[in-house]
Amino acid sequence: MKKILLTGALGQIGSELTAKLRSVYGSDNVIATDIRETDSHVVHNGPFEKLDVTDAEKMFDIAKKNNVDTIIHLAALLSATAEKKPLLAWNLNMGGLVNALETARELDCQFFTPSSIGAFGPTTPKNSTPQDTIMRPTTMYGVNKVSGELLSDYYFQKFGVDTRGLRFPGLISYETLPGGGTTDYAVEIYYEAIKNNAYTSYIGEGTHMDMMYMPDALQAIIDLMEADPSKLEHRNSFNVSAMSIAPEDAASAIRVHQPDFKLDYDVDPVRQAIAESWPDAIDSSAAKAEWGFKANFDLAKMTADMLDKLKTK
Ligand code: AKB
Repeated sequence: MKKILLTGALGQIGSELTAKLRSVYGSDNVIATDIRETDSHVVHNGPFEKLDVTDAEKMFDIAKKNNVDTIIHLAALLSATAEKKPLLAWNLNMGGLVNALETARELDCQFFTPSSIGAFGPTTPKNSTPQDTIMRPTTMYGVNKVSGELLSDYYFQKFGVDTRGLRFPGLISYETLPGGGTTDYAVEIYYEAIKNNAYTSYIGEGTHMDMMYMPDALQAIIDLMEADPSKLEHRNSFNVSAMSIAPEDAASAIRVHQPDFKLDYDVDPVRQAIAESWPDAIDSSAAKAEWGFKANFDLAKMTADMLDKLKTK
């Protein structure tokens, strides 16, 4: 049985991943940490510690005290916030990652951290973006993600740390809102559909980005962490995507359930520029071939589930 330390456990991925890992590996075997402490199931339903990931000593102490053998490092600033505060992003995203990798090295832990479609840049092929391709991102977030992928590979090659990662697309979920990302519109549009039957998108018409529903993202993390290492030609990080959509595609899918749903646009130039520097549609074939990646939710199925869950919420 794994004993897992999670950072950023109150964030969009962390809050759902903590619950899923506790159901798979047992509540006592998942130690959730976050810089904040809120009134959440993450805090109440299993071990929880407050942790600022730039505090290397505290991270190491929590990991050692709990005898963890796996670290899932999620704490990071997302693309739009990182663009507003680039130095903070460098210090938090890279400082936190180095501390987490060092803890994994010293305690011989398996290690996961997410990369992103943000690791690609304007000179990357836009469609069927290959697993191995040009990576010259023009955002601080992208610089952090490429550096993180390289650093994770380095820790595997140099120190034998079992590092693994996924290049996540925009993740769509109903439990915890994302914050400060470029793809956040694809979550907001569902909340606004339920509240107002209308949405004003900060991403322009025709701007395609990869997306995935949270249950598929959580399963992908578990499947990759459980994958046979001898089958992994790549490690940091695998392209994974379930769909490539523009705002009008999400609106059309919502109109199947709410025919009068209204979409208009008030484009934010900063987030639009970030979106345009990313691929339209990445190719997930390496993840499929090396560890059996599969997404169960397409746009129609995800939309039906999102609207249903948000109505109940
Ligand atoms: C963001 O938009 O910053 C994230 C991502 C794609 O990494 N959702």
